[in-house]
Amino acid sequence: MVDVAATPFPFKLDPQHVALIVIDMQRDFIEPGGFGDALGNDVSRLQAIIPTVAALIDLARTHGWVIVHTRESHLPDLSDCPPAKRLRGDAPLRIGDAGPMGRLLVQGEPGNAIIEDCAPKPGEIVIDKPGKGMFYATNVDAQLRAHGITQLLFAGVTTEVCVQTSMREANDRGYECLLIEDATESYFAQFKSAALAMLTAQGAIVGWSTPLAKLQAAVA
Ligand code: C5J
Repeated sequence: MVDVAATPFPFKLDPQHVALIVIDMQRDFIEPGGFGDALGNDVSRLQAIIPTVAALIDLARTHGWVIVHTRESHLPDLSDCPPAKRLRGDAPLRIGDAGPMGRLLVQGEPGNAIIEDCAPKPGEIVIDKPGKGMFYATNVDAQLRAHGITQLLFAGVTTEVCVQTSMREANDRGYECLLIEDATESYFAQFKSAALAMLTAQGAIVGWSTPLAKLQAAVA
């Protein structure tokens, strides 16, 4: 076990049973013309974390940790996208509509791809998830358990939506979760800080958080 300095108290990292989960580092959320942009968000806020997420992925590769990349995505016929999700709000473009990078949040479209700097390598797990949480309608739990994984490091976007939902789902399934603070971002600064506070409050009620540098120092 390796002690990682973290909030609200040190995280006991088990390097033999840990996986890195990189949530939705997709063009649809991070680049102009994607789903996040269509909802009226400033996507440049998310672009700022790309080097840190890439460095975290490098760290995981160096240590041979299991890496899972998720994509929020739907089948081309949208049979896995409930109308309650597709029709919510008044954005000019909705899930499945054609934008400059193809149909929004649809599998196989250019905009649905993971950005080049964080692209999965052969052998890494890629999960297409129709929901915000990574356990809903996916086989990720079975894949993690097949690898003997008991701890998850979280990164990606957006902190208070897909990252937080996935971390809560993981916590309920018995995984110990550490969120890498500077490898996650929100379109709203106040939502990121609120999510970090909620997740780590009450003695790590959902999990821990730490900056990448502290994880790097602990495993050096
Ligand atoms: C959102 C996500 N925000 N990946 N998706 O709709 O957080």
